[in-house]
Amino acid sequence: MELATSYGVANPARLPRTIALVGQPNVGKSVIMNALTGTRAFVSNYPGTTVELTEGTLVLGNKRIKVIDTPGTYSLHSDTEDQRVTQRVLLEGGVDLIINVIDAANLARNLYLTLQLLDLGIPLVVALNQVDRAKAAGLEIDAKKLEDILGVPVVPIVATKGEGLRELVSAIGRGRVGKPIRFSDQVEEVIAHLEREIAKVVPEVRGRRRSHASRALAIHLMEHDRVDEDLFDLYPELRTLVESLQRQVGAGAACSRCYRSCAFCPARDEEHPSFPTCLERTVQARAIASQVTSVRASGLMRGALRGPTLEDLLDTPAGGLVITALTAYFSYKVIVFVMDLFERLVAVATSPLLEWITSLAARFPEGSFAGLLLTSLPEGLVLPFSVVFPAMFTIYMLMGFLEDTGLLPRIAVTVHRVTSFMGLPGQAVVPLILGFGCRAPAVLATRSLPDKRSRLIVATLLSMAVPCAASLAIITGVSEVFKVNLLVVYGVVAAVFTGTGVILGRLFQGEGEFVLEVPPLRWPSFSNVWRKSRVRMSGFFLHVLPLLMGVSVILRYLVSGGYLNFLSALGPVTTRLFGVRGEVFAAVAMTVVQRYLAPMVLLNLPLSPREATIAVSMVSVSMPCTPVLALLVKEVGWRSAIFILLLALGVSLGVGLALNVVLP
Ligand SMILES: Nc1nc2c(ncn2[C@@H]2O[C@H](COP(=O)(O)OP(=O)(O)OP(=O)(O)O)[C@@H](O)[C@H]2O)c(=O)[nH]1
Ligand SMILES: [Mg+2]
Repeated sequence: MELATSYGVANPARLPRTIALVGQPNVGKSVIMNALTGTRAFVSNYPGTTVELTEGTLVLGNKRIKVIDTPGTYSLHSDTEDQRVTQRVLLEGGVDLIINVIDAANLARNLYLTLQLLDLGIPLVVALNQVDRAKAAGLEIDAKKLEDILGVPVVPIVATKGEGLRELVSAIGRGRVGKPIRFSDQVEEVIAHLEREIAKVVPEVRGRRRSHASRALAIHLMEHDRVDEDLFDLYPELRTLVESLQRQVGAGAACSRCYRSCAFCPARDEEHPSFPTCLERTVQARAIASQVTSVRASGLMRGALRGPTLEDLLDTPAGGLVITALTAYFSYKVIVFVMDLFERLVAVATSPLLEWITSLAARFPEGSFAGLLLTSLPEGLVLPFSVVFPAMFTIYMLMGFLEDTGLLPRIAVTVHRVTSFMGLPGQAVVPLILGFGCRAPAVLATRSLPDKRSRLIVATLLSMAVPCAASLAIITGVSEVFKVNLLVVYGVVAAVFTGTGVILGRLFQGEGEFVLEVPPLRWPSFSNVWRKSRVRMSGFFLHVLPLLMGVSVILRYLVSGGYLNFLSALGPVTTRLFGVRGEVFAAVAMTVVQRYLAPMVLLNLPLSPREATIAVSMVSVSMPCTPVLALLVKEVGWRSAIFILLLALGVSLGVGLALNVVLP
């Protein structure tokens, strides 16, 4: 925040009102966002960290500028929901300046998007970020030359160290529209023709929805992106014209030299026939990159002499397997160690308090509300602090570490070898791993998946078969009380996960293309990992703790008052079918509110180890909690949300039936 307010400004009159930070994934937009505006956008070392727009305010002198951090996008033609968000922001108007953040160590690929942005006719400033990494690789980039070629200010920066940020801010007032590239004559002719037609057909090119230059619109239509479908629906004559022009200039030509192999190109499948602009833009981006880049021989020599780097070793199938196995082993060891430590510490720290509370409770008549409150409070306090807090915190710290080092996508690549038989794309593993923290942001992270089908499958798996950190902790804690066979519980979760994935994969057939950009390995910044864990842990104090305590008191009240007795009437049926008493259904039903509250219901029942094993297993794969359900409605639609809800309930009952038959 201090940094944000201390920027000086030369010419306030020229300042934009709204700036969008735009760039390819994982280039450092969110680091810049946080530095400029003091927001707390999440920063991680994998593509697709930001999936929603984040807004902040940059204060320059006495002017307040709205800054929007956008999800990373490889091009203005987007396959995924998160990238489409960025596209909409730029195409629907309202942005006065784009700060295009590019990765200096990956210039050619990043300039592809820059060249597209130049077409939009919106003033641009280029932030040439990660110059430190480029230097380390022996690459020297001539920012002045790049500035001359693009016709917009180019500012070299190292965002993580704050280097060049002041220069970037002072360049904001110098943002310019720049020089769009010229395509080959044949293509230019087609674009000009289409521009004229658009002017005739579309009443107001500069209207509310399409405020960008008509040239950009013409190129967009020729490259035929999905967002233009609505325009084609509105003006069918445009579709006919575009299709005939595409045929005329050889659309659908083999694009193998382009970005197809990287699958970032809009022209990568039948649905999106390629248009020469994509190819020509790629060629020009590469040409510009090589014009402005010089390679230091010493850097090259160093690279040659050094032999294979750690990245080279890790990014092999065997390396990936080793990393995944080691991560799983150490994560388990660390979690067990921290939970053990906390259990002992909390027991020592709270035992005098608990004794005092118990003696106080004894003074009230049996069954009185005050006495009840006093006996249930410790229960509501001890479990969260001795089990849930350490487990959640350790999982979040470990997750932060995996996110920041770049190990997360590497594990995803390895795990994908196993999950690919569900027909899921490589990116699917990232939200699934995030789900072990909290499932709500993980459902949001499915926006980076390329199609509705994989989003639905991953959202279903997240809702049913991925226990969040809080549930994981409580399930383990409660299981200890009842001597539950955890092997059975986690076996059930794994079986439901795999079974559901495979069946849904077969049911919703589709091509699970494996595209996942693996970022460079980086040293994690402890402060960033700590900050993210702290933000994530705020959920513990705001939601988990109050809910657990509240429910602990309410349940005690309901049980002691005999209000749940009606459930025991179900006993004969449930015992026969599932081997559990009727009240266990209250626990299963509770999962729709919050998964981690369900085991609290069980704590109030006198369960045998067998009964508890079945009950905990049923709860572990039951329904998505209310926050996840609300997100599901928003992200995959209410029909799919209800489908997931019913499926989860069915699976939970099925698990009860099966275990009742199988368990001795
Ligand atoms: N070495 C180095 N690393 C950087 C620099 N800027 C950002 N990073 C790292 O790059 C990674 C990605 O940073 P983010 O700010 O999350 O990237 P983003 O562009 O917002 O990524 P998405 O939200 O996925 O589009 C993080 O690990 C940062 O620490 C830099 O100048 N130098
Ligand atoms: Mg980001």
